[in-house]
Amino acid sequence: MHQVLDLGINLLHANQHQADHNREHFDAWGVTCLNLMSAPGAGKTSLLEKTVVALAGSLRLAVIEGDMTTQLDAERLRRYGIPVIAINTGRACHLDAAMVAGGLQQLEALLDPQQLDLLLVENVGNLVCPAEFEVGEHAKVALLSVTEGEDKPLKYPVMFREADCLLITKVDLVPVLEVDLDRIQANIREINPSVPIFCLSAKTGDGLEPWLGWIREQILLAQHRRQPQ
Ligand SMILES: Nc1nc2c(ncn2[C@@H]2O[C@H](COP(=O)(O)OP(=O)(O)OP(=O)(O)O)[C@@H](O)[C@H]2O)c(=O)[nH]1
Ligand SMILES: [Mg+2]
Repeated sequence: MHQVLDLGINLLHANQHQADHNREHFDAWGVTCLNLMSAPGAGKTSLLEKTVVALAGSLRLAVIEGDMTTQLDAERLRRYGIPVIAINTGRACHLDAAMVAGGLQQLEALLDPQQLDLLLVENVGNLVCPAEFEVGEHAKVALLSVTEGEDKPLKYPVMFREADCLLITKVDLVPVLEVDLDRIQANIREINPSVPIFCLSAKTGDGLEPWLGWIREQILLAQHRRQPQ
């Protein structure tokens, strides 16, 4: 039992070391990195598509797509003419920092990363494991769609506790569902009282602007942190 525990702790420790190393690269390049996480199908890729369209005119961005086996999400995003690195995790249900380091090497072979402002990482669809494995991101973004049930923040607290930003997605579906948006928000607040929460729909575009504003704010914050004091 102790050995299993030790192995788990060592694994997380090694991952954290690599994640810190990745973040040093991001900071040296002047790139802000956001890690998007959610259960399968909550709308990560759909939101990234809308986000890329909205920001590509003013920011230089790239995407790392984490998927267990396919390139389907990567192909969806490549249609927008931005650099997209696909990482297949195989049997792993999350991206880890070493996988992202491999993705960064691929990115460097494509372009000079110092040309980028923003790197968006789509993690593997899973409401549990991705939250435990930092990849070097500056902020964690968790998505919860209105179809998943009000109780999910309470049942899967790690993701909601770790998140720096919480997106309640697919709000266009609220009128046809018996779902209580206020209850979802209250349950999120119980786990993470101060996290910013944005309600949005990638389908209709409702609520996208505050999310885009939050991204711009993260880029400014990261730039500020990098400035010599
Ligand atoms: N009604 C509605 N459907 C949406 C919205 N966003 C995504 N969807 C649908 O939800 C399904 C899953 O969306 P994806 O963007 O592929 O979700 P994902 O989180 O990237 O999925 P995985 O990568 O497999 O975890 C698709 O059928 C989308 O069309 C939304 O805002 N409103
Ligand atoms: Mg996806």
